[in-house]
Amino acid sequence: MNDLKESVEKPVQWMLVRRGAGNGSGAAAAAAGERWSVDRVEALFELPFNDLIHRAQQVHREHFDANEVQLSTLLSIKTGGCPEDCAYCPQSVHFDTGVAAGKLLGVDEVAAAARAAREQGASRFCMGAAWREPKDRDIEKVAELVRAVKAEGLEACCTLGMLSDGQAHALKDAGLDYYNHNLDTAPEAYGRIISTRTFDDRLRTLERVRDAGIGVCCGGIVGMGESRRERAGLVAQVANLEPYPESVPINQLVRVEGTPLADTEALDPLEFVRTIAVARITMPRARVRLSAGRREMSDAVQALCFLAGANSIFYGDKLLTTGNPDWEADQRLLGTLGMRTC
Ligand code: SAM
Ligand code: DTB
Ligand code: SF4
Repeated sequence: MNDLKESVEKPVQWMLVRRGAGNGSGAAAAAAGERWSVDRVEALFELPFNDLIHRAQQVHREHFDANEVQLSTLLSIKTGGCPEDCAYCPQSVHFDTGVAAGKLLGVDEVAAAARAAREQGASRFCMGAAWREPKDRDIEKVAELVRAVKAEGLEACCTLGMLSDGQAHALKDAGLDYYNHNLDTAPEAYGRIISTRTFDDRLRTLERVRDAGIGVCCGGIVGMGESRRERAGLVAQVANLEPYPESVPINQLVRVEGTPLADTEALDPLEFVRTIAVARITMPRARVRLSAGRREMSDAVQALCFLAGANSIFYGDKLLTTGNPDWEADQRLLGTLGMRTC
């Protein structure tokens, strides 16, 4: 138990060290670039299941109301035809998945979807675009969409691919609250999944988002055939962002016919729960979002995810192009668990 206590508390000390408040040995660790080493994160994964969940629930209760879940609704504002080759993604132009490419949606359509989401109880509206990177003229249009979402009284989030400094600032000026940009998988696994950009490209956009004063939403996907160590590597990378993200989506791969990962072996549901718990322990104050893949999970597995510290979901019958449980099913599940929404 002492080791675990140290695991949870150490990052805070190291964060101070990295900001110049520590001693020499801490500075050496900081220079090595690790607050959560992959070994330490992997050691959390290796704990007996009950100990891991207990620890995650303790950390969760120190920082959040354990019976509250935040609801985010997604809308694909520009679907398909993406030039990137992310092996998991149904929207890549490289794979034949039957997803038709569309144009950027207009303000009225987006405002109506945001209103409907708010009426169903969502507090955040997340707009996704199948771009490698937006053009400046796209940003002008998305800024209008952000203003429309804000006018509906919702938090606004976008995920549009890589951003320049100027684009991040323009989105901030429009009132954008969060930007989602996932690291997706461990650095050493990245090349197996995507060849058209690098892990460092992702880190650079995250830095620009942070510097522009926008909240960071960053997580990844598990169940892509990665090893446990690679899952630990992904969590370590996200947890070592400085500061760690406000929102951390943990996606289970949605296996879409036509993508190279369509036939990947399903991840053991308890390993998914472990990933949530490890994200909670390593990022105590983050909203850990139980994200894609819920339609394939039983109520019992989702309940375990909440017990492990997940406190946010995507809410609404569609993610971007694939299905999600419908509003009624989620209201029923959250009601059964006695959870309040925010
Ligand atoms: N094009 C932008 C980008 O990739 O940053 C934004 C949209 S992209 C669809 C947003 C995220 O959706 C990806 O980073 C990935 O984590 C997630 N995603 C895409 N396809 C998925 C799938 N089949 N299963 C789980 N998550 C997926
Ligand atoms: C995130 O981490 N997951 C969401 C959101 N951020 C943009 C997207 C999941 C997409 C699942 C596949 C699809 O529906 O196209
Ligand atoms: Fe394009 Fe984003 Fe899909 Fe990759 S994940 S193919 S960048 S839409």
